Amino acid sequence: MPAHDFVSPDSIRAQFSAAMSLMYKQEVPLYGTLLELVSEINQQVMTQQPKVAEALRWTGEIERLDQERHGAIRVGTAEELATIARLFAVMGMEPVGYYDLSSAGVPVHSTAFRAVHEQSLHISPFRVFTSLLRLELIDNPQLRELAQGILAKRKIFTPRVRELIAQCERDGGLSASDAETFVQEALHTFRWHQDATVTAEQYQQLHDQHRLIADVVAFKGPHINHLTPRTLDIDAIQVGMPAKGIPPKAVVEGPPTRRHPILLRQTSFKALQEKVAFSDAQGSHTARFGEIEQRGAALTPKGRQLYDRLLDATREALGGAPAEANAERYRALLKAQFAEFPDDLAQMREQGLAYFRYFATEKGLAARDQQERPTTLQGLIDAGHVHFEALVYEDFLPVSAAGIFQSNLGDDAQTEYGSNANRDAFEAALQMKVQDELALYAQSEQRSLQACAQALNLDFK
Ligand code: OOG
Ligand code: NI
Repeated sequence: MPAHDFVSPDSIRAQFSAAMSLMYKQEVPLYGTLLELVSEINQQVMTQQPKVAEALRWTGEIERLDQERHGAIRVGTAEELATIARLFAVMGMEPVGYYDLSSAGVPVHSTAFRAVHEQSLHISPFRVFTSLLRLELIDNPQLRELAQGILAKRKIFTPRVRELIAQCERDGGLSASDAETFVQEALHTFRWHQDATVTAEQYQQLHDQHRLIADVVAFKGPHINHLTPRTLDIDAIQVGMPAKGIPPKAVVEGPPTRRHPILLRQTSFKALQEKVAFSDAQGSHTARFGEIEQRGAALTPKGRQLYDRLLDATREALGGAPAEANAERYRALLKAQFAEFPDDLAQMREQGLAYFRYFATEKGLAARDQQERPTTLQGLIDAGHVHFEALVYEDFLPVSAAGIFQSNLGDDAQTEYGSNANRDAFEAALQMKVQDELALYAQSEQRSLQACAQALNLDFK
């Protein structure tokens, strides 16, 4: 088939994201309620805060906001991880970043599969936080063997999706009708299965070791465990959730409330118990939950160091992890610590704390042929020839992710694994390297500067 008859990976990803959202709405009705709340709040923000709406119009995020989602899955073996990477590649999603969760008591390490170019992100920012279970961190050899044996037997991909992945790799793309089949077949991997692969007693053994181990090992596939819409005001969501019958977790993860949001703020609600058919008895399992996120500026290494330092200082002052009992104090401490982080885009730019996108303004374009005009970036900004907005953060935060994991595993599930980051082992399982998110932001910023210079017929960078 000639290449021009292939559907673009971006379009397959957009289709898949929509299909996944539909499926999850049917599986977890509370997710539908959450989408309504997010849509109401986003509308409110757009009308009541015209500056926010204007910034989103500059960056084009206004067009992707309604369909923006991230999901999360946990796989059990290297083979599953490597194949999921090939499946995501069909949709233009590449592994970005390495997250070690073992230091937070969760026996997994993870990456985020997502599009990497701003034009692709604009079409569909759909991303999936993907974790690999680390059986090597389990100290009970019998249980480890039991888990390995069960995982070795399961097949999480349909034969047809495997064929289509191979076909796409061989031919360089998929036709429209193959892409449609691919989306439907790929969905099966992420579906909830009520039938467990183990007996009630085996489930209990796995569960007693760590709830997450039971969640990965006892089921036929890596069910999507949450799907997260993006809000423009997470504080309003946190306050509005109970009235909709959705109990939020104690604290919002990430940075505090700011005029100019940075990185990522997240809150979630606990999953309901779901009925499970073990091979010998009926039972239940809490697997799936809901989460909401608010995205802000991507930070440079310098900005990120400042963020990490202020967050560490907050936790140290709190004397532990934030929970129901100390939530109020945590919020106050977080706010006080982050007073040091400038809440002003110009300052953030001048101090090199965040990445930005640059745009030629009408004024700048009108002055294109004038002899006398500023030629440095700063001069052009001061003269109103160039406008800038923060580049949005497309990734995740390890401390926040651990908080999300913990709030859904129950506070009783504090296990110690020490710090066991092992990026090499993760990449060996994945059969490729994960990309460096900071390099991606820097490239995106650079492209926007170049486009801006070209539009103004200048050479400032
Ligand atoms: C993933 C938790 C991490 C996030 O938004 O930080 C995550 C999981 O529970 O599998 O999704
Ligand atoms: Ni999440």
